Amino acid sequence: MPADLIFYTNPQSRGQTVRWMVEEIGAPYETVLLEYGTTMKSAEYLAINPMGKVPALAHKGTVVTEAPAICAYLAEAFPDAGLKPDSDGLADYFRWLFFAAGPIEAAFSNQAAGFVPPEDKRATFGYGTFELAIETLEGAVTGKRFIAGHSFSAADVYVGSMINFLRDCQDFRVWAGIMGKKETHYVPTQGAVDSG
Ligand SMILES: N[C@@H](CCC(=O)N[C@@H](CS)C(=O)NCC(=O)O)C(=O)O
Repeated sequence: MPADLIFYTNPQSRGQTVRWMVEEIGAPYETVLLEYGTTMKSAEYLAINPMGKVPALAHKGTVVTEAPAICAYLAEAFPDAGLKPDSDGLADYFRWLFFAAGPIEAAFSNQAAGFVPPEDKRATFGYGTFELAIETLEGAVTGKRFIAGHSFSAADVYVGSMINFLRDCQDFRVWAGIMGKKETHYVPTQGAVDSG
């Protein structure tokens, strides 16, 4: 019988974020490792995620894709894990989860590809400029132990993963700006794993 939770991933991918999240949930899960360009583009996997990308998660026959959606879904589906904040933290939870998934993702990808939005088009880009988006992220975590409410949540998994990713792939100044501040206590490391 297949497991209730099946996690599709590759160790060198955004699947690392979801790996962290499923470990925080603490429920048993099966891992399916997919290779870039081959099994990730197989008809069998395209039936699960037509994008042919990882991560994806199947839960009792339903499929969720998009790392931030998977994190938010797991927090909902496993309420005993306590990874969704109470009502007082909910606004920040959604706000920063979506901010990291939208503006930060786009700003990072464009920056990494060497694309800078022309000045007369910036108002139409959701992230404005890379610097503005990163400064905003920096402000969101400065002085906080958790990004939403008073306890660790799925938003910490996703935003924390994004910050780690920025540090590793992009620009050390970003990491230093965010994590190097004395007043920043944002160290999103509950039962953290990053083994892919
Ligand atoms: N928006 C997706 C992005 C997924 C994504 O781009 N995954 C990459 C690895 S990090 C991938 O599977 N690339 C393989 C391909 O496009 O062929 C998410 O957040 O989960």
